[in-house]
Amino acid sequence: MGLSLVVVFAIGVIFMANLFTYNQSEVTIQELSVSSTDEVLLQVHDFGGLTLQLPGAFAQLSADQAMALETEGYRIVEHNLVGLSAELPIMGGKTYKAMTFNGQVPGPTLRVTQGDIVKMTLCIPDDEVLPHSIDEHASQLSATNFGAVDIGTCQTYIYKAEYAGVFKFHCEGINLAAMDQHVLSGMYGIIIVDPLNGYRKLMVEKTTIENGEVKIDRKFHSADALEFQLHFSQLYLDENGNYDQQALFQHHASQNTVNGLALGYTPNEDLNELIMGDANKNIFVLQPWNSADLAQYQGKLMYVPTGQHVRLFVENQANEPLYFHLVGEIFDRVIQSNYVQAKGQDTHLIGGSQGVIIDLVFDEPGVYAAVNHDYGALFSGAAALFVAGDFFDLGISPSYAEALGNPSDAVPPMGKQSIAHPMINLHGLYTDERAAEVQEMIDNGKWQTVQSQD
Ligand SMILES: [Cu+2]
Repeated sequence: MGLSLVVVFAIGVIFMANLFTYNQSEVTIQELSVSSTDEVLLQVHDFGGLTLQLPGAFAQLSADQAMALETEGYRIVEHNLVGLSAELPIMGGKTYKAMTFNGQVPGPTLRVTQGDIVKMTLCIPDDEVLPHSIDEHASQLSATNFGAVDIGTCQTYIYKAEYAGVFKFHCEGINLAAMDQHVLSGMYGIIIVDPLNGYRKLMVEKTTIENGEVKIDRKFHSADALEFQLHFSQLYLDENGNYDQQALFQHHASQNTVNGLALGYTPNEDLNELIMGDANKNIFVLQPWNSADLAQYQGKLMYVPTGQHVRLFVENQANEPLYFHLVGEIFDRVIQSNYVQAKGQDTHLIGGSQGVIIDLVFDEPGVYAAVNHDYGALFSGAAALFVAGDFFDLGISPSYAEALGNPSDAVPPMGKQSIAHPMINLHGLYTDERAAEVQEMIDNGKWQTVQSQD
């Protein structure tokens, strides 16, 4: 008994000593951080030579300040958005009460370069039924800027895009009220901020055999890439297509979407005809947007050549985790801003309102599904198909993109290191008015460059 008491006492002393040490060090850190920032920096420097970057929050710029910065050599880029309610189709032949920027879901992508001054204007037309607002995550504005813009008025915000990466923008509802409804009904989009010094070239590691020995074979691809944007989101609807907040609170999504459409990147009847020789013979198990009569909503595939650097801008616009996976491929690199987060990864977890850039090279001809590997999400719409190379033996080389084109809503505006898509088709959750505008831009060859590039 004496022995065990000694043991307990000894443990008690160690425990007390730990507590004491913990308290001491805590006090020490507080003292340093309050009284002597220089000393802390010195200690951090001595500790491991870390370079601290201390970003100043960027307050909204006035028009005068923006003009002065332009004179100094900064570029000003406009992002003009219009808040519009609309009735738009959902998988299954029904419609839902959508809220949109510019009559499209997702809203128009803005692409700028690090250090550009963004002049963002949100207008609410006289005949719109609700006020809307805007929060651009590429900015570092005080939240007091995100108040509702009234019907029949416009509001402009100006900020400098200081960080490279993919950033969400979204409606903040009416002074935060019903923000969930506005965003999940379609008022979301992305801003791509390209790094000032460019993306890095892509290293892909494979194995090879040399003199009977297995060796690492490194291949370097130029930073120039064929690019796609994929916005994953969810719809929470009642049977009449109205927003259902209770469904959101219970995490019961009605459908999952990629770029606004559930299973929108699946084959259609034209492809049935081309590949199967019969418009009614489906190639894929799920083809909910089959008919050409569905116009801009008809299913389309995304086409890539093999052996080419492909860059995906992936944003989780929704309320559930996105387990981003490309069935049959491994991501060669995952980056945020211009910093590597992962290499050789099969599935990357993307939290709500988070975006990443995925670099990969499709090695083999085939069909590859970009999915949310949450099975509930996948089977309710979170799947989009890529076709690499001449998988269907049509004799089209190097890519079907030249003959069949890629869907307009999956193609972001061009950046300095973008490889141009050879052909683009009208496709997306657009109102008819917006679809006509997009078609005109495609016809005039402006789709890849006109969107807010200058
Ligand atoms: Cu809104």
